[in-house]
Amino acid sequence: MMIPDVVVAAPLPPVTMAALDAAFTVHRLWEGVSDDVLARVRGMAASTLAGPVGTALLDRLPALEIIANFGVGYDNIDISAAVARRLMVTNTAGVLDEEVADLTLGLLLATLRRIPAAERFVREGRWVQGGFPLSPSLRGRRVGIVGLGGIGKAIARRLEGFAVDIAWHGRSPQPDALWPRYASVETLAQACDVLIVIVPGGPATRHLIDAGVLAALGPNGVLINVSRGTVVDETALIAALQSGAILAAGLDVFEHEPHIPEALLACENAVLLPHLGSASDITRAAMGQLMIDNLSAWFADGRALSPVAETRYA
Ligand code: NAP
Ligand code: 8YV
Repeated sequence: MMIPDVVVAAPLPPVTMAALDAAFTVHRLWEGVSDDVLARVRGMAASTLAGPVGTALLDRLPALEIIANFGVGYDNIDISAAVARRLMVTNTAGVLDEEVADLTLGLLLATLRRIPAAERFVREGRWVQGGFPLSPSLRGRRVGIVGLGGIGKAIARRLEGFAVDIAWHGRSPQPDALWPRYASVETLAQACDVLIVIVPGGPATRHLIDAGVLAALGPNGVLINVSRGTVVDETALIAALQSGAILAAGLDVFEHEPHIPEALLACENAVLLPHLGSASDITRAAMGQLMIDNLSAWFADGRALSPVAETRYA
């Protein structure tokens, strides 16, 4: 059997690159690939670590059949353009839920208990001059989850162990969900004093968290965003952090990664992480393996293991 040609959009972990090299004829886009070579490429390993996969790139790939994304969120891919070409698109749903949920709880506690600032306090030798100021607490809070999908549920399960009230918002009711659902983000924000955002990115959720939602969350409110930077109006968030319209924010994602506005960097009431949700060795390896398994299954018998909703063709 001919070994399929696969183009990789951006460098992936070494274990994943080695497995790709072992299974396919791999072309590294960042090293420059001629149009003659791209013309025979049947698969793409995409990721948010590279630029967007849009029509300009797809037009150079006339033989492309499948885009396997290294990540569950696929807002890096122009999904309408992919569907128009009847491409299969897969993601890494499921294998990162627990890892991202772990990070989210860490970020929540770091934000409320001011763990990064406290650590700096110790290293800078300031403890000898007196104790670190008392912090806000998770105790007695009601936590709202925006997006009760695979990761949202893993977050909710962890929050149960932290003995806090939980509520959520999503567009559709989920009869099996144990926690009360609010019909809008605004009403959820009004009813809670922590909002954890874990919806997909893209045009449908752009600035879902705006000045109005932040005002509803209120001056004791804490925003945690582990979804995509585009979901939060970053300008409105900075204004809310500066004015005290909300208490604090914990952010793993930003509108223009890796660039973060100076004004946000200056906010002492924000904890900022460099998109770490799934970034452990074990979970990134599992994501890479599922991405490769999707490519292999597709080339072997024309079926994918984890197709995204839009490309589950009848
Ligand atoms: P998922 O299982 O597809 O869940 C997404 C949830 O969001 C669904 O329950 C969906 O329910 C809800 N939703 C979609 N659009 C919504 C809207 N406009 N308003 C309210 N709820 C909405 O996805 P997942 O695996 O949990 O991942 C969610 C996202 O997290 C990914 O797409 C990615 O952007 C982000 N993520 C970030 C990291 C990181 O490193 N920080 C890692 C992994 C994932 P309804 O359709 O019923 O509304
Ligand atoms: C990764 C993510 O940072 O899965 C996602 O949607 O945001 C993260 O797991 C990303 O996919 C790496 O490409």
